[in-house]
Amino acid sequence: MNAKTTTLTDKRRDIFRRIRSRLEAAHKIFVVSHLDPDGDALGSQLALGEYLGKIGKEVYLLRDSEVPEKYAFLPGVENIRRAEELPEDFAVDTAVLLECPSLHRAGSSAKFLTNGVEIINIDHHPDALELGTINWIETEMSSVGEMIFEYLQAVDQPISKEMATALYTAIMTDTGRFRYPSTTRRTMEIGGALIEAGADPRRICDKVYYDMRPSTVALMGRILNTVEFHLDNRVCLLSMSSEMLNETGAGISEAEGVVDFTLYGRGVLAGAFLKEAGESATKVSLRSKNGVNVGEIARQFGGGGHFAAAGCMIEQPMKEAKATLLTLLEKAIDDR
Ligand SMILES: [Mn+2]
Repeated sequence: MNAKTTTLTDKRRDIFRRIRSRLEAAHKIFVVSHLDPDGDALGSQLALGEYLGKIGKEVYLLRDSEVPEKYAFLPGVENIRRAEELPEDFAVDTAVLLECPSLHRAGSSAKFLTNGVEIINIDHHPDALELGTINWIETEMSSVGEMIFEYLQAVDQPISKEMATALYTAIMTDTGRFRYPSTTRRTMEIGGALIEAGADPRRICDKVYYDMRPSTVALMGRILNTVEFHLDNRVCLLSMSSEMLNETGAGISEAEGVVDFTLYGRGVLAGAFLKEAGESATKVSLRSKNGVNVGEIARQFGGGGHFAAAGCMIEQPMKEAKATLLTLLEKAIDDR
């Protein structure tokens, strides 16, 4: 099986033709992804940006948020500029939006989407809106990174080592290291093609997941120490007090991802990570598997998220919030 075998459906062929003719006609383009960018947002933006530069376009890669430290290794990431640094009269003829389900998610770059700007909107999320002049939305794709690869291949663009690194990062992170159900045979073929083009899977994985600050590891140690199992080991809770941050010198963002540990235990169906937020509020991240709806629990407190991954703020101190959650989780497990 050759990775060259792109699945070019008629629909995709048509959209590629439209994207290609728009990009070829463009002179000045900006590419933006969503606020609080993840690996897919940054990797896709960089790879597409490099391609647009190579075909002779004046291209601007824009952002609002800081680039997370773990993505600082991405080649060219320093060239993604803050939209707010651009002059008020900054204008382009074409803009590419990468996985921005609403214009709000594109941040302050949205102000440059004035009348007459052609918008190419590329997304793989079910809640994607048709915001663009051209909308390429494929919800069964693992990542925008995978979509960009398919496009580059369809237009016969050779993949440089830098593009390969960016796209591999995009796909690896959005598939949870090639683990989520969106990971198909084609996803793996593309991963292989990217390795062939120079992506280093060990280095990329280590940079993203295993290059933590000592303070992060120390904080994880404290948090894991709080582990509680309830309801016949079907619920796992972790918690973090404000003192833990002081004691380890870690910032609050260093607890990101810790909630995943709640599902590592055998037999666990739902997990919650509770963070003390002042005297009388608790921030909660929820995870579940096997049909337990934690999104519904989060919504009861004005939070949001998906069926199996959600978050909310409970206006109760940690201890009470725990009891409240256990009642709701028991019901969610019974209802599944
Ligand atoms: Mn994505």
